[in-house]
Amino acid sequence: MRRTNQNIFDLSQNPKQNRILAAWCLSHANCGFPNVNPTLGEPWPKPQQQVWDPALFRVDIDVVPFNITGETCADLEEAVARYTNIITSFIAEFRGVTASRLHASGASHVGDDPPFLLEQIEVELRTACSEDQYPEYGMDESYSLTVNTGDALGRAVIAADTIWGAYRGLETMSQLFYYDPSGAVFVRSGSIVDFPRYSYRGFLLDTGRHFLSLDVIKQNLDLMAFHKYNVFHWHLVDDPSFPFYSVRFPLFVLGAFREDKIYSPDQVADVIEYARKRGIRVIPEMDTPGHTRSWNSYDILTRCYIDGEPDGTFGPLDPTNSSIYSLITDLLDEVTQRFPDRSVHIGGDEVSFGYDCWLSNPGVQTWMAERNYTTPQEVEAEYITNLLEVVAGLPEKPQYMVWQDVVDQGITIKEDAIVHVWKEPEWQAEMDKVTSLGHRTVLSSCWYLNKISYGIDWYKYYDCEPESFGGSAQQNELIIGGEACMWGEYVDDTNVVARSWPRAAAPAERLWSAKGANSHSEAAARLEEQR
Ligand code: CP6
Repeated sequence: MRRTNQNIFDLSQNPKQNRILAAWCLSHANCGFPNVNPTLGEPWPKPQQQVWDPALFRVDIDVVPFNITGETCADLEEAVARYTNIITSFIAEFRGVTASRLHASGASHVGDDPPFLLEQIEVELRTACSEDQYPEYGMDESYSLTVNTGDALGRAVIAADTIWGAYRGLETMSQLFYYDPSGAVFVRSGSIVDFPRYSYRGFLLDTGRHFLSLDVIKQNLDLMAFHKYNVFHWHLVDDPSFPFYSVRFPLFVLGAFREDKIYSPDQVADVIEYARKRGIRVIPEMDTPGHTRSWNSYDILTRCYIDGEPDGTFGPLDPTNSSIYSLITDLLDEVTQRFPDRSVHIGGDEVSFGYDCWLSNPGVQTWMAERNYTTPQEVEAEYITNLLEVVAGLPEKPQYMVWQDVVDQGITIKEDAIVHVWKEPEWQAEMDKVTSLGHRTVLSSCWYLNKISYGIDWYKYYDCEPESFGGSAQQNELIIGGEACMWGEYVDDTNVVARSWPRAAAPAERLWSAKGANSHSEAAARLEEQR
């Protein structure tokens, strides 16, 4: 008897299998809710093209038979070793667990083993790779994957032009392995051709609100790779803390929560390297002139006044202090040298929260009067305009990203600047505006992992369609992708991963898979397996 998804989990068909499922559920907190049974060996995010063959393969419990047949380098060998480990632990865990559960439940083996043994998984990289390669916007992440569709039995081939595509193909290959309730591990056969819909598929972690350990950041990078995310947007510092150790400005870490809650240069380099080996870019953010409360070690913030006296609190960067420009120049110079990515995020969001402070300060009042400024918007515009000049003059010639507020203020930015749309609920009008102005854009408004509610709240992430604002084809081309954000006000090491996943799987599929893969009810069973 051939096993298919239906006859394994259709409870109405076979009461004996009912017991098997119940036994299986013991280890799955989410089992039975939202009332779908997991698929078996369906990749997430859904590949662009896939054709399944009904034949299944057995795998030898001790051997994951990878074989590099094309170009190779240490990074590829490491990735193959990593996936060997992932697959081997999967097989070992479920062989043991299901066998003992089955024994306890009195169920017997269902059906026969498939006749074919998966004998070889070839990894065929078609162009040279090296440790000097760094992932970039527009990189080729395409791959093809066939499991025994050709002549020889028991052979899988992952083929890619670049190491980035090879990484994505290895990930998909690992997801074709599944176990069924009989306690056997199988691999599906078929043929996949795959590539991303969007080149920018980001995930934001905020280490300014709570410190996150390197272990947790790396665990999140692993999870990102499992879902084919390719940008880690590192919101390094914010009002509450400054954990980024700057070599040029070592006093900034006086703004860290504690002296051991700091990312040393080596640790930052370690994160970048860990991400690079998974085809993930790291884009650092230095958010100014707001969200800078922790930056005051260099005495650069505006003193807020009440009744003609400083009240002891601080607002945004002080626009009357001309040293802020040399400071930000040197800081961004260091950051763009230490982070190899071409892009740097320079923030610019929510300055309005500090407008009262600017207006309360007599020095700022005089400075504004000298320039005939009457509104804080003009102060912000002058700062950002000067900042953009600073960035344009940096030796690394970075390509910059800004939060949408900068455009909303009517500030002129470079045409190749990327505008990060984050506000709700009017994001569609904003996407229309930003792309009409000719800027590339990244969407986050739909994908706040920090916002939680009772019940199934991944549908709304899944259903969000970046093109739904109804722009022209030319406007749609300027949408380079999206970013799931986990702002850090209410998460730390203890809960950030559990709160981010599996919900972050939803935007991952929206950003990778074809536009037509848009039914959350179809996706539910696959998400259950991915979880
Ligand atoms: N921190 C910073 C935040 C947010 C932003 N900037 C933010 C707040 C609320 C929501 C989404 C984001 N926590 N520095 C805005 C980009 Cl819903």
